[in-house]
Amino acid sequence: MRPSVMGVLNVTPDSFSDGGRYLDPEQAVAHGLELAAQGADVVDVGGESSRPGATPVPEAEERARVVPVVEALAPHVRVSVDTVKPAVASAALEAGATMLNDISASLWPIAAEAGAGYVAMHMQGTPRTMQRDPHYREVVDEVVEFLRERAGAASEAGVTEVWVDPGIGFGKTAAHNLTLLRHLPALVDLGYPVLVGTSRKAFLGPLAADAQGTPAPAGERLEGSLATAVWAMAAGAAMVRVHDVRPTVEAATLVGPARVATGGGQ
Ligand code: HH2
Repeated sequence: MRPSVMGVLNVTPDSFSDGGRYLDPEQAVAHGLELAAQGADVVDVGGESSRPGATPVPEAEERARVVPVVEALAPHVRVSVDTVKPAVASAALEAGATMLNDISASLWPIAAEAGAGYVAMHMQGTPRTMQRDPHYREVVDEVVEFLRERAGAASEAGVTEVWVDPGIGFGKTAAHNLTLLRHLPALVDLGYPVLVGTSRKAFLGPLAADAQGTPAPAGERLEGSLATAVWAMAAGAAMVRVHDVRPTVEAATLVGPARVATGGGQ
């Protein structure tokens, strides 16, 4: 079986890669259906950017962005909601989302109450400040211990589908991100399915710099996104969160049987 692919759908004006493209609900729904047609197993709908330095969105506005899109997509594909606001999470789960993608790793009671799947992601700080000076005593241990605790609390609260995510780029330097990828099996060993999101993220820019050393912009990071998605899947990630669904599904189809053959992953 291949690892799952979560397609990113940002209904925002300011997301770092697709901001402003799907703020119109009709365009957002059309793109979500397109992601599903390309093979996305889950479409992750978000109404507030979490890019470094992003400003928070008022609750009513985030809800108005997300709920109609969730409602329209839910009959066609599994939908997750990417939010840190309890009221938005509850409204989206009521509108048909069956997974709560929580970058604050604190909303599990809402997932438990709704009988939904739950993603606990690690972040150091908040989106506004997280990239100012990320530092760790030992990044892998700290991320693994944090997720052990949060995922354990979610399970104890009655969530039956708990995912953990190292939060690539969330209060982490490029070196932290690469170290976490290199040590992903330590996270897989926790026993929860692992989700990884590297797609188009800033740390990939310098790795794909041009001859003058100019980092690749967000729209030109497909190779790095695919390479790191394959790396994560081969190391045991059960799902990757990506903007470029079709090529990632193809990669997942290739990696899947290899993982079984080498005994990696769930
Ligand atoms: N990354 C982003 C947002 N949500 N959720 C999980 N579980 N894991 C991630 O790595 C993750 C996430 C950031 O990417 P994107 O949604 O494309 O951008 P923005 O936050 O600017 O909307």
